[in-house]
Amino acid sequence: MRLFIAVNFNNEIKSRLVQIRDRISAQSLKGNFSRPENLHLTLVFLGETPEDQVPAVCSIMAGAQRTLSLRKFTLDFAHTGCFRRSNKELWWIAAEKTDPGLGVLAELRRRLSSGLLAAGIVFDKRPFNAHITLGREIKHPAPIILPREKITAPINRISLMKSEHISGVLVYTEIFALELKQG
Ligand code: 2AM
Repeated sequence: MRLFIAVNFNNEIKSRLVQIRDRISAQSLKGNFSRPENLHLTLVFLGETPEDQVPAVCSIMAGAQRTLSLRKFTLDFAHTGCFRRSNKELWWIAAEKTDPGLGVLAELRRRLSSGLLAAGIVFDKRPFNAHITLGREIKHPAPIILPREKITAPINRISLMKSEHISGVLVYTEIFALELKQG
């Protein structure tokens, strides 16, 4: 199964993200825009993972939460941008570099990485880039202009997600979650 560990967002945050997504879409000729329910931030991408490794991944997540005494926190998003892939673009909104919440997330990612490495579980080791993908394969005729606004997202849980195509639609399903306690 194709797995990733992610931060999901509540409906209020998702609708604010959708407003930004729609502004990009309105200025584009074409693009594959993220469905509201799919908006997330990937913490660790595991990719194709044998099903019998899922319990180990869950216990590594729980161990990381315990070691860090991880509590509810917030993440600020304000910085939009894109990655160019051939002649198309993937647009994202990223966590602010100076946000203390990003430090919490980066520390969690380090803990998860070392647990996964020790257990011999394969994952994507490229440097962490805390972003939410708003749309892929975007082409636009003129520079995209977006208002700068800050979105402060409450982070109450960390989720293990399964990714699959169902009848041609990309569907993410939470299969395990760490509930974070009040800070
Ligand atoms: P992206 O949004 O920048 O494409 C589910 O596919 C999630 O895992 C997406 O958030 C995706 O990031 C992320 N991801 C990270 N590394 C990936 C990889 N090597 N292949 C596919 N998705 C990856």
